[in-house]
Amino acid sequence: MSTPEVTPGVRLHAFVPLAHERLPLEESHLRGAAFHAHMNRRRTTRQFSSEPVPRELIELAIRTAGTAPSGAHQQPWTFVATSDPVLKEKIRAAAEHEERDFYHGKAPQEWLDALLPLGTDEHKPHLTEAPWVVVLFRQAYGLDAEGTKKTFYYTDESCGIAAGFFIAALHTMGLVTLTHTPNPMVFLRDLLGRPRNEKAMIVFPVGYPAADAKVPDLERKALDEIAIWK
Ligand code: IYR
Repeated sequence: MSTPEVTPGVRLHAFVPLAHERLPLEESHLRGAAFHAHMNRRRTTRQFSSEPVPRELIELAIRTAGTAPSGAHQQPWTFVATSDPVLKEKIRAAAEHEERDFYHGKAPQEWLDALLPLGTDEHKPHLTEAPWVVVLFRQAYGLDAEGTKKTFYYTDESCGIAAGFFIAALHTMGLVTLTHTPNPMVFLRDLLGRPRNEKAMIVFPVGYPAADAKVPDLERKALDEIAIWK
């Protein structure tokens, strides 16, 4: 029998019993339905109150994001959070600069047409009005203290899942956010002093909604439009 080659220093994890709570079917149904109803009330919000949000709530959302599964458990995410008005102003100015080019020249008409119903434009007041701005950086590869690169796997998928957990945690705490993707967003790495292996992926202004916040009257696809059973 041949043994697979093992690189020196690479070790198996210790394996421990799974902590799992087996639920009665009825309880599963109740919890699933309640969670769906809760998540179905989540709305992406563009108008924020400037009411402060304690840092502990942001910490909880980031901790929750950090429970996401990731390729080879490499956890290829960095969340940079700021409530500093000066830094938020710099992020806003840089984002609006990029967005002006996007909305007035760079974006193809088809893209502008897709955004028109939502009423988005190059003005990004949420970046200074929301008490927190959290930027999710995707670690495209690992980089140790000596500058040695390490391949990371499925970083887009891993960070996408972590972003979902983050958004769900915020919603559970009664906070709102907007998945904002300035285009391009390399400026964030310089502004926030992140290393070259990290690519900004999503900017999340986080806070309470403005008292007069409005959201588009959107419909979500029905189950039979999003699920196929074979
Ligand atoms: N990055 C731009 C454009 C934009 C693109 C998509 I796709 C959206 O769903 C919303 C906006 C912006 O942030 O305005």
